[in-house]
This record gives sequence, C-alpha cells and structure tokens, in this order.
Amino acid sequence: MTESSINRWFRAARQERHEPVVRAYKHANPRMLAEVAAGLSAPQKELPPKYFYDHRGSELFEEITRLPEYYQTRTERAILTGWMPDLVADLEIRALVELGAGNAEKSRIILSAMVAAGHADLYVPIDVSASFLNQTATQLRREYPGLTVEPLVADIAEVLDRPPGLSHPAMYAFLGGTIGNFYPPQAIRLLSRIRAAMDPQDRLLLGVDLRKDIARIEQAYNDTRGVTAAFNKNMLLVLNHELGASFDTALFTHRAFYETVNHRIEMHLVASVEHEVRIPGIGMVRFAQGETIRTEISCKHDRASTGELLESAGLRLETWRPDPRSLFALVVGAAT
Ligand code: SAH
Ligand code: AVI
Repeated sequence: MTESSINRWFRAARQERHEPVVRAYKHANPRMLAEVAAGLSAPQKELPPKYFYDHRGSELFEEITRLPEYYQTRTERAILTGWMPDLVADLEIRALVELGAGNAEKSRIILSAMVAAGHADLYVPIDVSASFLNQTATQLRREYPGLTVEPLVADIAEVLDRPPGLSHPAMYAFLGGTIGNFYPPQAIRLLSRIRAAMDPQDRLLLGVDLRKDIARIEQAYNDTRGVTAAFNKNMLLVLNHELGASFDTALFTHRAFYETVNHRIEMHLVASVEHEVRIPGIGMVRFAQGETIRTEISCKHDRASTGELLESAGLRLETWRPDPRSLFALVVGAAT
C-alpha cells in the first residue's frame, strides 16, 4: 500500500465512524504539531516555552528586560560589566558560543572584553528565533568588524554539536536564567551536551536567577504594564500562525505564580470561558472555564542547587558570583 492510499484508507474509515477528517495546516512543522498535540492532550495542558519566540515574541521579551519589575537583566548586566574584562583576559577566551542569545545585548560585554584582550575570533549565537537572530548577527558584524559571527538557528534542547572551526579556549554562555525554563532532567541533559562539546580549557558561563522574597519574584512576572501578559498570549498567536489554529487571545488571561515546592515561577494561560479551539492536524481542543495551559516554568536556584545541576552534568562549579543583593548569580563551570 502506498503512503497516500494508507491515508485514503484512514480517511474513509474515519468518515464511516463519522469522525472529522483532520488535515494538518499546509505549512505546519510536524515536530511542532506533535509537541502541541501531546501538550494539549495532557491532564495539565502544557506548551513548550520556545514557542513564545517568533519575531514579535523576541521583541516582547526585549521589552520585558527593560521593565522596572524585571530585575534579572540589569542585575546580570552589572555582574558581567564588573567581571568580564578580567575573566576573559585571565582565561584567554578566543571564541564565544551562546545558547538562547536573543538580542545579544549582554553578550556585547563579553565580546568587547575579548576584543580588549586582543583575541576575539568567533561568536556563535544559537537561537530558535530565526529572523531575530539574523538581525542580531547583522548588527554585530557591523559593530565588531574583526569578529567572525556564525549564527545557528537551532533548538538547544536537541543535539548540540561543537561548532566547526571553533578556536580555544571557548566560552559557552547561557545567560538570562534561561536554564530555569527547562525541567531539571532537561536542564541536565542540555548541560551534559555542552560538557561533551567542551575542551578541558573551555568554560561554561551560566546565569541563574536566585531564590528570594516571593513577592519580588512574582512581581517580575506580573508587570503593571501587561507586557508579560502580552508575551504569554503571543504563544497562542504563534500557534495560529504556524499551525492555522483558531485561538482567540481574548478568551485567555495571564497568570504567573511562585510554586514553593519546586522553587519555580509557573506561567499559565487561563481560559475565561468554556470553549473549543480548532487546530488542523489535531482536531478540536476543549477548554473548561478556568482550565489552564502551562506555558513556562522558571526555576530559581541557590548555590547548592546550581552545584548539583552542574555536577549531574559532569561539570564542577568553579566560581560563584552573585550581585551584592543576591538577586542573580553568574557561575563559571569547568569540566570535571
Ligand atoms: N540571552 C538573552 C535572551 C534570553 S530570552 C538574555 O539573557 O536576555 C531566551 C532566549 O532563548 C530567546 O531568544 C529564545 O528565542 C531562546 N530560546 C528559548 N528556548 C530555546 C530553545 N529551545 N532553543 C534555542 N533557543 C531558545
Ligand atoms: C528567558 N527566560 C529566562 C525568562 C524568564 O524569566 O524565565 C522568560 C520570561 N518569562 C516571563 N518573563 C520573562
């Protein structure tokens, strides 16, 4: 039986049972379709946070980083500014590979330190947000004429190959606390892949958001201007655009709260009324009033939990550098 005759057979069988024929959207990415189908059929509906980041989502995140409530970015930037010139010069870093680079705003602090130390060979920013990444790369080539910029559009949860032609020592940077957006087993897998790509003289530079006063953390995800709410709802627009889904963002509200057992923020989209959403290739997805989709977790750490995470991935915590108020920390990891 050929592929298309199997499909015809299934369709006929479905029609006999009066089931709707669900044809996938013509441009749908099969992987995305599978992940969305699995996530929306779980008892707690869930979608992967990487789907926040189309071009608009990346712009909204950029806006979040400038909000008064979102202390993470400016705190990490201050640590980088005070530390990178020495660290980069001491380690003689020649190449920077960055996971989830976004607009690379803070990466410029590392790149400028590499230039000042006289050895800036290569920058490899990796991100799922293709158009945003390419825009960032174009700007960086203009700003750093002697630097080779090789952007890579990839899901960092997938196999992370060592970029070809990488000079050493290289620094693998994973900033912003994005490691917290992965469940611990996924985070360990991801860090293990970085570890496998590292030479003994290479280093990991990891940004982690720290455990602190809960109200302070919750405010960072419930800003008064509603930018985080728009960022959260943007995922539904991504699904509409990429899968031809029929989400109505007006029927969902933003919710973010701290979950104390696992030390993490959870972001949800809450259905304000009972309704159904059509997703080609998946079918009708029913939402009860008040039912939620978990769209993101953002795990918060301390020195011990960060050390455990690194150790589980075959890395050793070499340096722990929090800001003076212990809001955020930068960590250097080395291969054990
Ligand atoms: N590093 C920047 C941006 C953080 S926002 C900063 O610290 O400000 C998170 C970034 O990671 C976004 O640019 C997003 O597109 C990217 N991202 C999220 N999940 C990803 C994944 N699974 N694979 C690759 N990039 C991812
Ligand atoms: C990218 N990541 C570290 C952000 C965070 O804080 O977990 C994403 C974010 N979600 C809501 N606001 C910001």
